[in-house]
Amino acid sequence: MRKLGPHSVLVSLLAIPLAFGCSGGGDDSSAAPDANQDVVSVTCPGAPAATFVTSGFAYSPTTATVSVGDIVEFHPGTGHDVNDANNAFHVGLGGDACFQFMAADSYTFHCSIHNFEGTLNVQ
Ligand SMILES: [Cu+2]
Repeated sequence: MRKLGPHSVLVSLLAIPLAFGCSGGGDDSSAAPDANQDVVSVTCPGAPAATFVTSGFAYSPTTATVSVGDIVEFHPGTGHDVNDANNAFHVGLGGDACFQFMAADSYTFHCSIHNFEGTLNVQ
């Protein structure tokens, strides 16, 4: 875990509603408050709107498009992780987490180990 900066108190308050459901790796101290409201960590449902896994050295699918309010699962597999470019969400190495996307946006994320990228479009 990273050392918490001056915004850590605010981030912690915003993160309280995210404490339920499967943990996606905790709150990033550098995450913007908006991102925490737009992306909510939730328990994985039986049928997420989209599921990203890793196949070879790429996310599969590479790009997915879902609707506002949809839940997306990220299951990067052993040796890979998921890091949103703006720290809106994060899944640790080998993790499996679900997030509900509450605002229309385009999210680019990457594996910190191998740098391959994926894109999630929320519309
Ligand atoms: Cu990787």
